[in-house]
Amino acid sequence: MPLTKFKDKLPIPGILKPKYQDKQITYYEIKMIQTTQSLHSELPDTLIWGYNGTYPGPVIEAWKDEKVLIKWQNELPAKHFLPVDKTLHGAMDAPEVRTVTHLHGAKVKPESDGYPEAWFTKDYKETGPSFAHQTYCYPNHQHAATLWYHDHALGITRLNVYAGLAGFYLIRDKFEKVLDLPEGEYEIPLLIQDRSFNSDGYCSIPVNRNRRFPALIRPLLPE
Ligand SMILES: [Cu+2]
Repeated sequence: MPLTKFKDKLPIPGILKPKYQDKQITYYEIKMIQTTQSLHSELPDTLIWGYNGTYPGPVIEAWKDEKVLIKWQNELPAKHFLPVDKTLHGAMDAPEVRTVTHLHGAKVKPESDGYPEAWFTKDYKETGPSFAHQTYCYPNHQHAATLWYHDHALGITRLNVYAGLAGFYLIRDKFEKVLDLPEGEYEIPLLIQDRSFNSDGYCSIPVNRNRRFPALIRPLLPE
């Protein structure tokens, strides 16, 4: 059943306030939480996984050269609400729900990059082979840009991002300011994501349970 287009107001994610800030660092804590959220007024609320319980996650706004530290925390259930394909590399012999956050386009050291094998489970009880730190460091030694952060766990990245683990990270600099671009309420971050829903409001994801040659299909998956 098609949903009515342009019915709801465009949701604009809020800017996250730091937990601590001084002249040297800006520190945030972000929790990954399972909750429900209205994604269209003609649907029942949708089960989501959100950074701080919202989809998209809160916006991180940083200045060039501002040292940002983020403690990424997993408070998700042990069971995924989307179907996990256990034949995929990384999803066999591993806890079902794993997370690790990658800031797409950021210049960071390897231990803060969010490598797919640096995953961790709830309360860091189990961690992947590349896991190094609970708190990541983003030096922001780069130009103004619209970046996004998203989950990157090996074998289930597509499911975790589809569940809602994605958000904006905006870097500002002096050069951007002199361009006199629209700002404040006139600057609208747009996230475009393809989604299907069941009539109960849940996200729908196609599963081929009869595939015979998973090895041939695997390279085509967007991981
Ligand atoms: Cu990315």
